[in-house]
Amino acid sequence: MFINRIINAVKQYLFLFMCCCLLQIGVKAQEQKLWYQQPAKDFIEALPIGNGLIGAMVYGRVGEELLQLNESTLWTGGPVNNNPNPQAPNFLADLRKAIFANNYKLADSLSRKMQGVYSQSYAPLGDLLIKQTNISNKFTNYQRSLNIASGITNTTFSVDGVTYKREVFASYAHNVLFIKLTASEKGKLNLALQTKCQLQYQVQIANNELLMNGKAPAKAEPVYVNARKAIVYDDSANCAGMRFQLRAAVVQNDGQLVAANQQLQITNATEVIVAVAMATSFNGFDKCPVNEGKNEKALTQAAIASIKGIPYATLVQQHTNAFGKLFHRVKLQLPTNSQAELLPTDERLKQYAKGAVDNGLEALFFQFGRYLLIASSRKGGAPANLQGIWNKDVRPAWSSNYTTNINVEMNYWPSEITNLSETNEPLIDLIQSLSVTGKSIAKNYYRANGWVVHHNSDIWALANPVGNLGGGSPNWASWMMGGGWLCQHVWDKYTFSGNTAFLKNKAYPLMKGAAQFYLDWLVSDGKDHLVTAPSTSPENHYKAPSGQWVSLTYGSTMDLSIIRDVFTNVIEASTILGIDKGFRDSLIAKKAAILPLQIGKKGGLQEWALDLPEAEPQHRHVSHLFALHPGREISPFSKDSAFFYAAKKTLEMRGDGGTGWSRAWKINFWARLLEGNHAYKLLRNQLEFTNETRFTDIGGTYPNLFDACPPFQIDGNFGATAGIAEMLLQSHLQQIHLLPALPEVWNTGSVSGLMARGGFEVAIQWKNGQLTGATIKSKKGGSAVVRYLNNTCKMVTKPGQIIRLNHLLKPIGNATSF
Ligand code: FUC
Repeated sequence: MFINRIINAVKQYLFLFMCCCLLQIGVKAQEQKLWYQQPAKDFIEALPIGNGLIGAMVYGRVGEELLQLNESTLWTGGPVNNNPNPQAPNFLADLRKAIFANNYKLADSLSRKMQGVYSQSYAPLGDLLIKQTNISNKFTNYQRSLNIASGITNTTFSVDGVTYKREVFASYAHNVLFIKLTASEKGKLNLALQTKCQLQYQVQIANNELLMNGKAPAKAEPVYVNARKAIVYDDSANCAGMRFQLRAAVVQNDGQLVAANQQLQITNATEVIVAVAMATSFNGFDKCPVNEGKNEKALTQAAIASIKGIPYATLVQQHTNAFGKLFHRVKLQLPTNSQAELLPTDERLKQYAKGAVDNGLEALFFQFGRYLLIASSRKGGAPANLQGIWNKDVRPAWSSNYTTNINVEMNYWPSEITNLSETNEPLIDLIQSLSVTGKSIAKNYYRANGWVVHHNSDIWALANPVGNLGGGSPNWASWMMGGGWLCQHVWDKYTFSGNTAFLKNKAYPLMKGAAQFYLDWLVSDGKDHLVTAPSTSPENHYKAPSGQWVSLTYGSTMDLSIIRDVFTNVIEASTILGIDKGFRDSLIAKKAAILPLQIGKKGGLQEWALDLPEAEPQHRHVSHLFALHPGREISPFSKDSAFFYAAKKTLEMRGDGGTGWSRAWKINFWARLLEGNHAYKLLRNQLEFTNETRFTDIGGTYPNLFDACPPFQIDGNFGATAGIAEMLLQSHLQQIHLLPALPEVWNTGSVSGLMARGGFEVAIQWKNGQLTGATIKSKKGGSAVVRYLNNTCKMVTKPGQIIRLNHLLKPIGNATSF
């Protein structure tokens, strides 16, 4: 009896133990998963997959599955004309005079005379439809999900006792998108594959493959421009309007295939695998996509040919290994709420908006940003645009272009700190192209040296001020800081890696070119300082004494902060490389003469050279805090820490709302202000559930966890991911700062794989709000100062050395080199 009781007790214990383990495993798996119990009604519910070059929004519909497809190089237009307004230089001197004379009206009209053409648009490639019209819409056991650790979507449902499954992923190795469909009963798969497109296109069947050949418009005006002909095609041999092709091939099928009537029809199958390749004739920013274009047909053919003979299981394995290699570098463990983790993602987000404590959702959102970057930006493709690579509209919001006055930079904030350096290579390539087009614009517009980029660009590396010769508002068009800001990414690719060959051959020439432009661009303010003129603080206005809303002025704080940042980085780079002493000395002298940061009468950092009242005190841009983030001029540890407190005051006055990206920026600002609880408040604001897709200034997060500007804009996803990383680790002030802004709610946790400048990979653990230990792996050797609260220690490392520190920053084990 007694023995039986003991056996039963042990059995019960083992059962409970196993349940706990299973629950644990379930919870762990769900942390990396977005999942839903119904098909997507629209784009903001669909799930994104991508390999950086091609991608799709997967809707998970039952009778008619929809995949909205994209190819990252499919843009309207062609190579730019770098002298779109030859009259432009004639107005600069008068414009400057008007600005210094406070003649607002004249300044506005002269500035408009200096505008060029608008950027082109990122275009949608088309839809792939999988029609399973024979199955009724009375489905049960429905679930669709996206596993962000593997980049695979799954859709499962049952109809009339048969379970249907679909799996979709985009492989980087082969540049092919795969769709696997299965039925639980033999021969139950009956489907037709069709394509649709909003551009000029033709569908054709050849060798049992479905081909869609198309042409992009020669021009697509931004959606906010009321043009008579907003979309223009050019059928001549001119260089605008690239070609593209989609090729869909059934690579495995145990039923019958009939390829005819512009569709692939399959009957009586149990398992079907479809491979989709997409390519364009884009061949570089300066190559005519019509006459000098790539052979898009050969490209799709080669992609499909590259998978011949490879078993599907191997293709999946190759994909998950390659994706996981990047994704698994960083792990974030925060306190979990096991109840919340049992909810579908949309429900979970709604509960969160009602105040649920769900740190697991925050960790998921952090990793989702990393997922999106891997899926939308890889070598060989274009950089992630305003929508990453996922766009369904021919005239998308803001042309889905590269907006340089915050958005494209924000896209890449997580790339170094969250250990995804490979993902920023397309951005570095675009900056290289911009240094070419921007050099012509600097010369043709301003008779200046170096290179310049204004606030919009595109795949053609457009660098001119946009506005269609007068139609644009100077509050965004008149901004010459794009090149300078982008150079920060080139510099940081060096600072995080310590790769001096990259610094010498790539980064330094680019940064020097941007600095050369600003050396020529700075003018005297008529008193003791150098300023910029014309100048704006994107995209804010100040109230002139007459009450008028004015954007143009001289010496906005952002302009001067960016220029100081460029000069500082070039000075440091030339010192490291031991070159260009004369040039460095001229930068040192000019930098000292630039109008410094100023504190206004309300106690915040001044936004403009004069202490002018903002027309919108809670404007979404917080440009005058560039020196706090992403810059490094403002520090709590320097003798100028008054600016640190002024920055805090500015942020309090700006408020905690704004568009999605504005909230994301504020997470980063509060992290840099070392205020974890306030940064966390902004993260909660970022994760505010919304399904608003009209243009407003109230951001949030959609059911598919995409950021809502609104409408959808991916920068907020990336900015929030970077912000969470900045709450846990900062390294911009020449020290590795552990847990600089840990909020109270993240009481206990750990993070590993984050990167600090100097080539250090950092893992941190904490308990009850206190550091318990850290492990720092030095990739290239060298010294660093590590900080936790007010405690610092210095370490000197050898390449590959791993240093373990305890809660007092004392080394554990045999690290002796302190
Ligand atoms: C800037 C912002 C807008 C939007 C657009 C793409 O102009 O002010 O909110 O994000 O970029």
